[in-house]
Amino acid sequence: MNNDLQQARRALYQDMQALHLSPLWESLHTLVPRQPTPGYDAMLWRYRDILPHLKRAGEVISAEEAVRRVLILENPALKGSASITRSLYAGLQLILPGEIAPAHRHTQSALRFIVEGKGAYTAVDGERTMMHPGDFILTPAWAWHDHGNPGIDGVSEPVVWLDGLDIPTIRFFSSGFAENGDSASQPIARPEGRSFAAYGHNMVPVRQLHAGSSSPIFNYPYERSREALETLRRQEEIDAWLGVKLRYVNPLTGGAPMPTIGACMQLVPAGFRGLPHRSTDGSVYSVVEGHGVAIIGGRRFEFAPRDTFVVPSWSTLAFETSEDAVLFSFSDRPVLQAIGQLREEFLPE
Ligand code: GTQ
Repeated sequence: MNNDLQQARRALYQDMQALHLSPLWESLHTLVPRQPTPGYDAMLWRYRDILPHLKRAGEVISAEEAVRRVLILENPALKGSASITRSLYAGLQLILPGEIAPAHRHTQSALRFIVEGKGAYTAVDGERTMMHPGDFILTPAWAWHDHGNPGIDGVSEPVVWLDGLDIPTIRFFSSGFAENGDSASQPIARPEGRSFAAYGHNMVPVRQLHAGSSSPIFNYPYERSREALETLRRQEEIDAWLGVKLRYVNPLTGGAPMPTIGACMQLVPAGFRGLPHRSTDGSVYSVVEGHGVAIIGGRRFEFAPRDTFVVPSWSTLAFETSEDAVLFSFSDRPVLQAIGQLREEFLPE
């Protein structure tokens, strides 16, 4: 290109700036990439590295003062955004014996995946559920929720869980609202276990059907998920990419438990040498049981129980294990599905 033309273009861009105009042709290839360029990193957080910091947080601030005592798992490429992927937030929350994280509600949807400890509960819209490691708990958009750790069966110990929220998605849509409850613990309106009895057994009430866009089950107990995976691994051929993988469903729709967040539990058997797969939903994994390796975009991440890792959109993922591993994961899959943006590939090697 000759110099005059180059100068004329630069002058044009310069003069356009004052009018808040910019030339598409300079950025078209990045605006409309040939394939996803996630712009955030694959990353693994080791629980054993995090735990000392979480304990220190427990010494320097109470749950009451913090409202939520959480260490945010922030993607290194998305610094300052409190995001683990572009659409999702994740953090590890600690609640010590006797503490209460006060009642509030917000338009962000949240999940809790219990990592360690017992004796704590979450209350959602008038019903409490005790949390056990591996339980998958929902606090749907605009549902009142508070957490407490009164202990159970004479056991009184710190409880840690992984929070997954659609905070960046709601920020993107500028549709966030929140309010605080009148009391720290919300009044209890229904006995514990009511939701699971009504919706958790492949049956639903004939009358008084739950209304709303999220699942009426708000605790999917680990015991049940683990048992299902164990039975299937004994009875079925193991999927060469995924091992045995099940998706959590809203029993009223068969769809995802919440409109913006999907979740799965999978068993990757000992000695697995999995094939790579990729999909356009960026996923966050929490290791429940077992050691192994997640190969993300060709990089090897060794995982241990209670570790968290993130797999960016369209990055390949393959598993290798030395012992049985059980992995929980969540992603923005239902959003991608709803807007026709979900693609996945199961690669031959
Ligand atoms: O427990 O309600 O990690 O509102 C971030 C925001 C947890 C919660 C988080 C929240 C919560």
